[in-house]
Amino acid sequence: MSNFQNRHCLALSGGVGGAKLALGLSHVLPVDQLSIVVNTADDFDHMGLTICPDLDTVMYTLSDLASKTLGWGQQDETWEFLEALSRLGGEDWFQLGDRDMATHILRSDLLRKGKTLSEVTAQLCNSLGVKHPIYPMSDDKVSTQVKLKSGKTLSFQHYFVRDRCEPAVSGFQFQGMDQSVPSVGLTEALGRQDLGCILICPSNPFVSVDPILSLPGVQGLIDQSRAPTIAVSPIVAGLAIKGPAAKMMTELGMPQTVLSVAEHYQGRIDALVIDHVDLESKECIEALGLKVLVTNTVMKSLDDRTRLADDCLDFSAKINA
Ligand code: FO1
Repeated sequence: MSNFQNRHCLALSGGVGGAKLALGLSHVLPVDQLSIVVNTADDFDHMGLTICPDLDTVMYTLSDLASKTLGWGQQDETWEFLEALSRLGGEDWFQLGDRDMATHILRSDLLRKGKTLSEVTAQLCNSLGVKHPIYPMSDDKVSTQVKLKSGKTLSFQHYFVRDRCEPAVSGFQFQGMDQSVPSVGLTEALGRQDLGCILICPSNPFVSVDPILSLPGVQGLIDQSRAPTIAVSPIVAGLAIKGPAAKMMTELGMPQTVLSVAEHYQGRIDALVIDHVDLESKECIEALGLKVLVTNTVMKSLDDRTRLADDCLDFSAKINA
C-alpha cells in the first residue's frame, strides 16, 4: 500500500491504456478513495444504439469481462448478431459482439427512458459487480470530429474504426463541448478536500484526455484544487503502446517523444510519469517546470498495473509533502 494515506485519487481515463491503470488503481485503493472519470467524446449513435466505447472498456476491464486481445468488447465473445447483420447488408464495419450488444441495447433503452448517462453507468457497473465508481466525463453529448489534412472532417469512429486511423489528421474539434457541463462525479471529485491527486492515465492526449480537460469549468476546478495533476505518458520510446497517438503527433508536426507529451500538457499538469527507456528526457521535461517520475510504465501483467498505480500514488504523496 502506498503512502498515499487515506486521500482520494481522481483518475482520468480513455480506452485501453487508461483502463489498465484504472484496474491497477482499483487493486490498490479502497472503493471510497478512487473516482474514475472516463472520456465520452468517442461515443456515437450507431443503428439507433448509443455506443460508449471508453466507458465500456473501463467497465469491462474492472469486471474482468474485457477481451484480453482486442482492447475493447468482451472476452469469449460470439458474433452471431454481426453475421446475421452482414447477411442483411447492415453496417458491419463496427464489430458488435453478442454479449456487447446487451450493453448497448440496455444502455440505449435506459437513456431513451430518460436516465442520465451517469445513472445508466452506475446501474451497469452495479450489475457487473464493479465497486469502484466509474463516471462519464459529462452527461451531455460531446463528439470528437477529426479534421483531416485533405480538408475533410470525419466522426471519430469513422476515422478510428472504419478508416483504421489511416487518413492524416490536422486537428480535432469537440462538437457540443461549449454546451456541455462536467458530470456530477467529475465535479464532486475535483471539489473533494481529501483529493490527493488528479491522475491522467496513459490515454491518447488529443482524443481521450483533452475532451475531459476541455469541458467548461474543469480546468478552473483543477487549478483551484491543491491536488497535483500527474500525467502518465502514453508514449514510450517514441511509440504509442496502443492506438494512433504517435501517428497523430507526427501528423500534427510534433516529434513522437515524451517531451512532446509534456509540452502538450504544459500549464495543465504538475508532473509527468515516463518510462525508464525515456530517462534521458527527464531533464528537458523538468526544464519545463514539471516534476518527473521515471519508472516502468509498460503494463503487461496485473503486477505491472498495480505497481505503476502505487508508484503514481507515492509520487503524488511526495509532491504533496
Ligand atoms: N475498435 C475497432 O478497431 N474495431 C471495431 O470493430 C470496434 C468495435 C467496437 C465495439 C464496441 C466498443 O465499445 C468499441 C469498439 N471498438 C472497435 C473500439 C473503439 O472504437 C475504441 O476503443 C475507442 O473508441 C477508442 O478508444
